[in-house]
Amino acid sequence: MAHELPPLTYDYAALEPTIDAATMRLHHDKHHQAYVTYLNAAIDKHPELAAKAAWELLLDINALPEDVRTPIRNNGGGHVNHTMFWEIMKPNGGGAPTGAFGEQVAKDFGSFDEFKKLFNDAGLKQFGSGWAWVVFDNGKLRILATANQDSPISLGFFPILGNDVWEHAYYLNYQNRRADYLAAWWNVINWDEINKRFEKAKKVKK
Ligand code: MN3
Repeated sequence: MAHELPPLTYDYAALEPTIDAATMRLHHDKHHQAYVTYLNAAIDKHPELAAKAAWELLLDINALPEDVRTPIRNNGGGHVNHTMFWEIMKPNGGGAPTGAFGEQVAKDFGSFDEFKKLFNDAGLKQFGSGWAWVVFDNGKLRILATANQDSPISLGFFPILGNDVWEHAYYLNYQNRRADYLAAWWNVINWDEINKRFEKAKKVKK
């Protein structure tokens, strides 16, 4: 079955003022849709890949047929990354991290402020397009950044959370002020969903 754009579970305007409706509409309906469209185009050339979930395609990029390796890395990554992105945000989100994830943040970083500072810094320093991520590495939370749509899944990690620092994610509202976008983004974070992802991340061996 072809890959499909997952519908947003909240209104385009629901994350305002942190993320404006015009950005959400473009980002979800145009950018994410394009990743899905081009992923399906790549799969059409290799029907043997059709049964795999998008995230499974990212587990071993080098094992993919050469002619679709880069398209799947970029568009499969784009599809999986954005599917997570919509889910880890919600209207009236934010606040301090809750549950087991909140405890792990305190344990590994001392405070939520320090964790945010290091994460925002990773996003700010990512040159050009990419993502800042939190993964679980050897029993500890770890912050990293990737270029383009490269997924932590290809590095052996299940991404607990990630923020999109491509200009399309913030430029309409924040223009060149990526740091302001990174700082504001925590106001729409969905800690319940992140706790669910944290449980999954713990089950990945690494
Ligand atoms: Mn994006």
